[in-house]
Amino acid sequence: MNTKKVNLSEYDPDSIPNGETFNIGIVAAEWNPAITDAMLQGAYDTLRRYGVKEENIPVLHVPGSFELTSGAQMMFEHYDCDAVICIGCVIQGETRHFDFICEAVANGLTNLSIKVNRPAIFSVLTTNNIAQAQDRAGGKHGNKGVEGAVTALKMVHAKKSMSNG
Ligand code: RBF
Repeated sequence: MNTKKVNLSEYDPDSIPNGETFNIGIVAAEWNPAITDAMLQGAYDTLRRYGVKEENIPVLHVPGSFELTSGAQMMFEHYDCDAVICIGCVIQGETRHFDFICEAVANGLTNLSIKVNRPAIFSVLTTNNIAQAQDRAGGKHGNKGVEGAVTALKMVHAKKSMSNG
């Protein structure tokens, strides 16, 4: 199926689990702050909309996307989070840093999720330019922070249903 034109921020609200017993952290990178702040706000508001209590949404800022993996690990350890949403924006530049950072954070979060057996959600934009990032941080392609929050709610619910809480 071609999903190219599907805007995942337009989710079906009835399909989202209630998160009133969930503890979901957010880690946000400080690079490209206009983008990551909008995604953080989208993620936070979505968690609140689906019942996650304010005191159960710890937020941590890290310098750049490369630090998202270690930031997420701190959140799992310190706050015993059920899931951590990791928000960043990496924009293609003239150096190879883009490839190194994107690959490091994708692999880092995958490995961390497996190690702690809890989801570390990859809400990292990897775009060619700032306009593409704006389109995905509250623009015409939705807000990927909102989608990260929906993913976290669904994954925590899935795990809790398997282990009966
Ligand atoms: N961090 C981001 O989150 N987004 C970027 O677009 C980004 N570009 C970078 C480009 C260069 C050349 C360097 C050196 C770092 C960049 N970083 C970026 C920061 C990176 O994620 C990390 O914070 C630093 O490399 C320190 O570990």
